Amino acid sequence: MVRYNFTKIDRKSTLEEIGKEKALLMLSDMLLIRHFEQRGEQSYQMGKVWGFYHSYIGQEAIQTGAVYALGRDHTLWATTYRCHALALLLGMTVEEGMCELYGKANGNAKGRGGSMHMYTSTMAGGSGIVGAQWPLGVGLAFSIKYKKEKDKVAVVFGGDGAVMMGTYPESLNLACLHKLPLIIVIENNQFSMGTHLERGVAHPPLGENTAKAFGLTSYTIDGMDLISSWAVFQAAKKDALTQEKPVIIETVGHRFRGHSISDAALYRSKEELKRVMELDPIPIFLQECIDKGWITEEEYKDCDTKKREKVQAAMKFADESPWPDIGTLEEGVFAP
Ligand SMILES: Cc1ncc(C[n+]2csc(CCOP(=O)(O)OP(=O)(O)O)c2C)c(N)n1
Ligand SMILES: [Mg+2]
Repeated sequence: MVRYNFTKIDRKSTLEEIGKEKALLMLSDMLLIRHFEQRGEQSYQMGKVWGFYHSYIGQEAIQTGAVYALGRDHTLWATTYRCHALALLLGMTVEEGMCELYGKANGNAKGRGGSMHMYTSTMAGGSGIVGAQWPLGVGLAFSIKYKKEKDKVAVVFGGDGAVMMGTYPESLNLACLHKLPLIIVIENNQFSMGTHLERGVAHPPLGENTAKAFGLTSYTIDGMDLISSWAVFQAAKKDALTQEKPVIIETVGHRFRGHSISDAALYRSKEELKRVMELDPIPIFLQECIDKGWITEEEYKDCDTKKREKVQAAMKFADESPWPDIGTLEEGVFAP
């Protein structure tokens, strides 16, 4: 068993700091992501979506906390193929997202990218290549430094498996050499496809040990806890700016689905799955909000219904949207 040294968070005062308004927005965004993923999967089963589909269900607290802690516009972002949630949090509409899954012309990437390639004005993707996002994050942070943009950082998310790629130490080295304002997030969901971290990683914990090697500050948090996520992203931004070097955050959590939609996840027992699903970040954070008197069960149910209906309407919109025009095939291509 890997021993993680979790960063101590004062959850009570952090929740106070977050406040009612932000807390309810975060809850409602996590619900939207959950419904989007569930309906995306349903669309896939209906034969409306093809190719790869990697669900973010179970991991919602991480990127939701990050985006709300850092602000969605004054930050640059990059992530993996598990990219629907981040794009939604950064302003992609549900319709654009659903159309992209369906490969329709109204999609976020005009229907050409599909599930793994979603973007916003501050998000450089969505990428299907494991480990490709680390150097992209370095480039984003370099652009911030080069343009002398104040109070701004780049954030790059990658999986526990992606830390095993050569691009990870290479990127850390470059980011340190150039003193870049970069937050490196290792989303440790225990598995790289069907390989458990303990079979694929020689020297965990990943965040703590790789930070030590490069002399960096690191944080380790429960990836199912929105409050911890919000708190460490705030702290990491301050560190990156004041220390003028990258900071590493490792989030330790779980995905509730298989690696992708075609993975039946037979490597995880039903009992184990049941245990991790009890750590669902949405009901946990809901309870915190109920305890504060910020929302009632009825109000939550109403919000849940609204999000479901919004996503269902987007499915209909995507289904009825046109296919991309073959005549536009060479548009947006660097080397036609
Ligand atoms: C360079 C490269 N090698 C292999 C793959 C196949 N592959 C896709 S996802 C994945 C596992 C990645 O696991 P992790 O980094 O932990 O991310 P997670 O899917 O758990 O979020 C692999 C091996 C790939 N897409 N790119
Ligand atoms: Mg993983």
